[in-house]
Amino acid sequence: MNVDKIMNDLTKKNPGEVEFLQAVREVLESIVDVVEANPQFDEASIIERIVEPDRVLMFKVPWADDNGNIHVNRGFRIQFNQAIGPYKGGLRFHPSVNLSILKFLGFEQIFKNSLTSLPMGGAKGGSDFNPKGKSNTEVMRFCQSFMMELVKVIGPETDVPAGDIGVGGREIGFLYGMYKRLTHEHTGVLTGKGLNWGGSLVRPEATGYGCVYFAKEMLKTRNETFKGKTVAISGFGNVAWGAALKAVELGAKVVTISGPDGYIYDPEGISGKKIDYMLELRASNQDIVRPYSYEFGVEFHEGKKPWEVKCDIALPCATQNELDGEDAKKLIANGCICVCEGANMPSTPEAVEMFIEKKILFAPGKAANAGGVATSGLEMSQNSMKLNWSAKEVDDRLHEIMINIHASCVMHGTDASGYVNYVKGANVAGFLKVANAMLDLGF
Ligand code: NDP
Ligand code: 2IT
Repeated sequence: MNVDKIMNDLTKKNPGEVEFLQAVREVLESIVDVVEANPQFDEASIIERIVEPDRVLMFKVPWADDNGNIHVNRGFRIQFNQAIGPYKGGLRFHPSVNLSILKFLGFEQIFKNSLTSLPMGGAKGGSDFNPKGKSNTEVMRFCQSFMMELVKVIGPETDVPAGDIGVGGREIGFLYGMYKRLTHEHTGVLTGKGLNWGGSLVRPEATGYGCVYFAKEMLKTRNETFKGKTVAISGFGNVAWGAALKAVELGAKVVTISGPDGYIYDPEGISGKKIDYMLELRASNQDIVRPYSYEFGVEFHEGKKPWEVKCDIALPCATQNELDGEDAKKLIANGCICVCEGANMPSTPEAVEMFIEKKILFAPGKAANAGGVATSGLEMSQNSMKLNWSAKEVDDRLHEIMINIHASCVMHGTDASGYVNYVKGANVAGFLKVANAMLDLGF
């Protein structure tokens, strides 16, 4: 398999789609051996087929603000691959959203969903709408207008969206409400729903919990645990929150959280009441990081990233390409032993290369943050059965899924020296299942 040739062709076809091309290259580079050992994939042009989305929907989303002014945003749904199940993946509302970012996320989702062992294909969607600073009624009108178009392509057995950056319980509620009005159906068409209207216990915490469960498995391979470890976390959204809760529960000290404008360092540790305080701010749509520094008297490091802090474990939980080569150097120099990605593709290729070269424990998002979508899958199961599982039942299943994903990475990613390359392991394990299904189905 000639990765450079495939990438050249793909670059010509998708000019300027930097994030999408970055995500594809990473996967292709790690599956070269497996593709060469299985000529049936090349013979059937599986690579050329897997990098092309099944369908890309782009639509206009007009909405009125509280003053009666009309705005127009752009909506998307990328239905990337349905070989192993209905399309499944989140919706992102953020001003930076564009086709490249959603295609990278949709492509990653194929392999992530495959790793969960649940029957889910890969998709992603969203809009360049910014929910920040908008009133509830503005967000509601936007979501309703967005669903007017999205309803045409989703369904509980065809495509099941969920949340991502900027899309949490409130947005899912408004989207689902409109879906129900339009279809007269009460089905599990969206996940991340509220508990009173079809949601699953533990879904809000699931991505962060799953990330920590995965890191726990990695640490175990070196006879280490979270107990007494110092943890640096970026972001303070849905994923960072769950990761902080679970890391603290396992006896670690979380010393940072961050926003796009900087981070706070709390040497005493962020836990208990401090986490509750941040949740209150989040619920009322306020900034979290800077107010935290005033409330608890710690320094806000303006324009800086948390990776300069001395830590044993780093959990990047904010956004793509937020941890670059310089950051990786600092983490390694400060003795960090484990980097486990809660966000999607937060480490740049240069950073990933350094982590692997130094043989530290490094897990890519598509393995480490799969607990979110896995629990979405569990929400779909509960919706289909019209039954609700207890928090313990969902959490136990989530934990087991993360242990199994870790085992798949070890199986496919261990090199001759015994080092586990989790990037390779995750990509190979995720790819094999989908590629074989594509062959079987003639996709
Ligand atoms: P949220 O919207 O809940 O939170 C995003 C957080 O990241 C916010 O605290 C935001 O701060 C912060 N942030 C945004 N940009 C930057 C930046 N450049 N530097 C530092 N912080 C930043 O999103 P999620 O927690 O849901 O998503 C976070 C990541 O996890 C994304 O990569 C997402 O794709 C991924 N993910 C999410 C899953 C889920 O179930 N929600 C599942 C798997 C992966 P602010 O609000 O101030 O902008
Ligand atoms: O990136 C992700 O895996 C998510 N945003 C969650 C997707 C989902 O369908 O739960």
